[in-house]
Amino acid sequence: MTTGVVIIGGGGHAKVVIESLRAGGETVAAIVDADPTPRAVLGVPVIGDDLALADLRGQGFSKLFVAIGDNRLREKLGREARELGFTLVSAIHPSAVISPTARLGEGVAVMAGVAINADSRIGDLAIINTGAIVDHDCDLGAACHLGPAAALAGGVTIGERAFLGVGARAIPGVTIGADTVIGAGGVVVRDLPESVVAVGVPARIKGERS
Ligand code: JB2
Repeated sequence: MTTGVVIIGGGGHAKVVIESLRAGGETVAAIVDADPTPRAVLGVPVIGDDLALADLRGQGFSKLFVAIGDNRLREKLGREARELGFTLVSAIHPSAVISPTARLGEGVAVMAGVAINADSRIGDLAIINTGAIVDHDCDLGAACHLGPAAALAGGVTIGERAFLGVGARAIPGVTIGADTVIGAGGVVVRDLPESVVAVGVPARIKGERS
């Protein structure tokens, strides 16, 4: 069967993605993982490592999802999968409430209980994790990750590959730079530059990312 989705990565994120895809009516065909030991993840066979992708494409598989939590690695693997001719599908849990005016890129994960409001944009390969909230007019860069129960007020901008930990929040209109990390529960009340780690309430910069 060549209609199912191929998944890159067979860890914890893949489990949530597989169940979201299935809940949305998709079939998940196979996993490739850096550890190619034959096994199954939620009943989906691990059939090899990334070298198996070209074969899968040759067999006619075209839909792929990159289920890797690491933002930079997910972005790289998504680029390589596209170069092999795969289409990046999104995994959107049917319990998510997404505004008809929101725009989602390709390869996006939108987990159970998420809300995405009017005129927000979600970049390719972003993760909007379980129960996260994206209010109106937000702009989220490619391969960023909102952790479970993170919440953005209206008009927030999130740079590429930025990560907000579980329960982190941002007040209206702030900008969080690319590759910046907000620790769990942190509250962002002013703009933050690229590539810093900020924690606390209000979130303060603790250092640069290496
Ligand atoms: O280059 C790779 C590669 N590097 C690591 N290619 C492929 N195909 N697979 C790769 N992996 C595999 O990703 C590892 O061998 C491992 O099986 C999987 C990562 O699993 P792990 O459970 O460590 O992380 P995750 O990315 O699935 O989940 C993280 O991010 C989620 C968003 C965790 O932090 C989760 O708790 C979080 N919810």
